[in-house]
Amino acid sequence: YMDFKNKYVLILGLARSGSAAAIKLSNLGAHVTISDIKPRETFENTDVLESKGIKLVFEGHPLTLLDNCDLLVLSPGIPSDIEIVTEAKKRNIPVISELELGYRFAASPIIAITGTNGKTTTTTLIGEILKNDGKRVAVAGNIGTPLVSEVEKTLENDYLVVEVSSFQLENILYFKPKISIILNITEDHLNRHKTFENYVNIKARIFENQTEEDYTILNYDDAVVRELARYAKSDVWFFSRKDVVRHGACIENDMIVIKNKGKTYPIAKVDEIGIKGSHNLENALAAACSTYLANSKVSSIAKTLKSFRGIEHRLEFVAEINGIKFINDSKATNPDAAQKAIEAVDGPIILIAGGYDKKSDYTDFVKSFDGKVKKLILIGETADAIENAAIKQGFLNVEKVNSLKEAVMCGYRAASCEDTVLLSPACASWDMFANFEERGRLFKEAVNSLKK
Ligand code: UMA
Repeated sequence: YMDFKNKYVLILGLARSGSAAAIKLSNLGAHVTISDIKPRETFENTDVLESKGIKLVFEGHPLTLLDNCDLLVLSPGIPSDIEIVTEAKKRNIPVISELELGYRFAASPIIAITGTNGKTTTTTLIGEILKNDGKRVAVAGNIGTPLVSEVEKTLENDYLVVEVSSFQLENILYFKPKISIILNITEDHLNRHKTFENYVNIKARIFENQTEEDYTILNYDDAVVRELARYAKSDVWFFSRKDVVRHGACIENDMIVIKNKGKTYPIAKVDEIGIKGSHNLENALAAACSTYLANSKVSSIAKTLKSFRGIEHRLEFVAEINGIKFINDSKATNPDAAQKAIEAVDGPIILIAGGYDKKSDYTDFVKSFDGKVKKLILIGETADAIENAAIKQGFLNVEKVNSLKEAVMCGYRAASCEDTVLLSPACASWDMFANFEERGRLFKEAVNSLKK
């Protein structure tokens, strides 16, 4: 389970997760090989890895790598149905995700957060509350830093706050958080998980190893998530912004409250919360509930909910130029996230969208424009698909451009005073950018260059 000395481990994917897993395992005396489909020139850290005796194999995953292999570790970006993975399973070689590997070294309790949207905001907020409550915390996972490279930073009485994605949960074995949270589930990643049902089942794996001493926090307002309570063996708590719950976090008289054993603990007024919009209220409720269960003081929860202003690339205000506001929501990598952004931003909106094709359906996304979006500017692989969905709904003010910079120029030209130019792509960034962070940074650069 944890003895890796002299074991032969194959890791797929040589990016953040793969490199971190390799270093960890090699330090423990394992014989490590990393295989990546990209060529050697793509990578900058090959020297460091090879100096540690880690073998690197580029431009494919030859099946011979499985000969004598004791364990296969997958980076999140590796689909579970590629040939080498199915072959490993056939040969009864254990296949685990980097998340599972990291979990095995965790000394402190884990608060794990999943959901289609809001994960990063909630994860960050929980980390901040715990810190303001005087606890030592490490924040890791899908948020950007692999768990396996952060686990050593906390001890028994601290907390590991981990954002987990469906890609990481897909190959867990014993992963067992003390507190698990499912924020919401809407369609995403269907190119990889095939059906919505499959995607939901993978998300629910976050609590599959939990027992009655552990907590599961579910969104009562999301019917799909609420129903999952039936399958949890843990102590289930709910959060809701619409109903009063028995155990959990909800709203009473415009106040966020915690309900426990018939008692009500007031936290903070809804309009005092630093992050805005109904989706953020859900994130705040989930954060309040989980930190309450992690024994944080109500005063620390309240103070942080009031001061926390959100994260980069998520509804981030960039600039106001000649009365036109620019907002960076590059983190909206699926239609639902972009819909929430449209809801949260004051209109009229000039929307920049489009990107990597995950085979999402854009009908509801376009319907959510609802008179608020006055022009749609499209970039990337999905430009045609989104344009078609828009035209079908009778939304005709659409323009396709070739670059993000051009999109910003085009948005600026089309905007009048008091309009907002919003980048909320509804798609991942991988067709044109390294990641959503790069897309967001380039957007901000393009906006700021308009000032000159
Ligand atoms: N690769 C192969 N074979 C394949 C496919 C890919 O070798 O068949 C290689 C690629 O060439 C590349 C490497 O695998 O070199 C990429 O691995 P990766 O995508 O897992 O990259 P990491 O840097 O390890 O990032 C991962 C997460 N990425 C994904 O889930 C796609 C990061 O989440 C996470 O922050 C990081 O681990 C640390 O835990 C990003 C993400 O986009 C933010 N997540 C998705 C989302 O939020 O929607 C799930």
